[in-house]
Amino acid sequence: MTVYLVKCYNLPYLKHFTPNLPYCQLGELPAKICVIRYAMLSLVGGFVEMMELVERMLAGSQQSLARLISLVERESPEVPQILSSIYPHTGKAYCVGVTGPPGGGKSTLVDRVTSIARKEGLSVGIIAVDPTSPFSGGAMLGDRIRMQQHYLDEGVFIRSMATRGSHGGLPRATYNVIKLLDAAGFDMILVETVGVGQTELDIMETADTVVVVLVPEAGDTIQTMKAGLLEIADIFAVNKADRPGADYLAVELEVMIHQNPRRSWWQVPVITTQAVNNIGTEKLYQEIEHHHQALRESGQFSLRRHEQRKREFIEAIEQKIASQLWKSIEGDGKLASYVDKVEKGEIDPYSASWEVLADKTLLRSWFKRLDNWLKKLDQEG
Ligand SMILES: Nc1nc2c(ncn2[C@@H]2O[C@H](COP(=O)(O)OP(=O)(O)OP(=O)(O)O)[C@@H](O)[C@H]2O)c(=O)[nH]1
Ligand SMILES: [Mg+2]
Repeated sequence: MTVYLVKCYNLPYLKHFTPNLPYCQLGELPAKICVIRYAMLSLVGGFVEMMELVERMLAGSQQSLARLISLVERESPEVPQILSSIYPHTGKAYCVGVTGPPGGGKSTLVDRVTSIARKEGLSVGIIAVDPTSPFSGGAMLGDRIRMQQHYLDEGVFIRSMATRGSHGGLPRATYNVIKLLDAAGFDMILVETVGVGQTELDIMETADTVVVVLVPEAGDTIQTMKAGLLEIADIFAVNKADRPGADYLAVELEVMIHQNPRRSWWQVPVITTQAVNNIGTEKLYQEIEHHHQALRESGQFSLRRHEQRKREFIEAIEQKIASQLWKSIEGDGKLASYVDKVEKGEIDPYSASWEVLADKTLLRSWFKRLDNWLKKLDQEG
């Protein structure tokens, strides 16, 4: 069994997974270690299966990709290993975020942009995110119907995401799914989200180009979302331009952009589209390409990638420390009594958190447990 493992998988992977076991090359394995390793197999089994999935995904299996996405969505414990093993294969895809109020025609536009990208010879990964409801079967079904023409196309992969993870939440899960699609070799990744709340802002932060889709009736919405919209939009698409008021809205947006210039290297364009009639969609595609070009020429592209890598690194550390800290305080009676009081409404969550953090003995005991964890890591080498 061990020989099989060593033969099929890179040694560094295995070493990473069983750091506290003596390590040897194929053919040097003493029988004793084989026995220990055999005992480890149930643990390693999941890892091996995961590595197999990764390898099949890298070889082009969309089925394996779908399974890995499910693992990432569920925030399964293998996620850090999955991300680490696909990392060398990421960084090539161009990610376009499409956001805006519900029913604005985002999916229809995504469908049109996908058709153009396919004609240009690009493969496309589509993620439709609905952070508002974990049970939005209707919206997902709508997306399916609107993107139906691409479902049989091997060069297009469509995935809907509606579940909010327990720890990092939707933004992190979406970000990791983008990474998977990137590693799977898709040239363009289109991420559709509804609305412009904090979740969407976070998701859109990972996109290279953000298209904000509005409709003529959205006048009031714009007033309330102004700051958020200007913050994230690289391109405005006023869709449903077959309806009255589209030109007026476009002018209003242009004035807004003019009054709040955000970047010297990019003037945010406002284009009118009729997604259902396929009007203005070529122009939208061109603007996405222009923005891509401007990002590269201004040096912003690599700057963004650097920022993203830094964020990923910090987040990975935060996640590890936070999960260890939570583990070490889970069984803490004093904390549990605070949780109980907060749940019953006897104390507000903020005052409770101050009190907990002000209690030095509590903090000290938690950090001590954290320190023990670090020492264990040291021992494992
Ligand atoms: N009149 C008109 N209707 C459009 C246009 N584009 C899309 N629609 C229609 O608007 C409705 C919503 O389109 P979707 O593409 O599902 O919109 P969406 O923004 O993805 O919707 P959610 O994902 O539910 O937020 C559909 O019935 C489309 O056919 C357009 O340019 N003009
Ligand atoms: Mg949609």
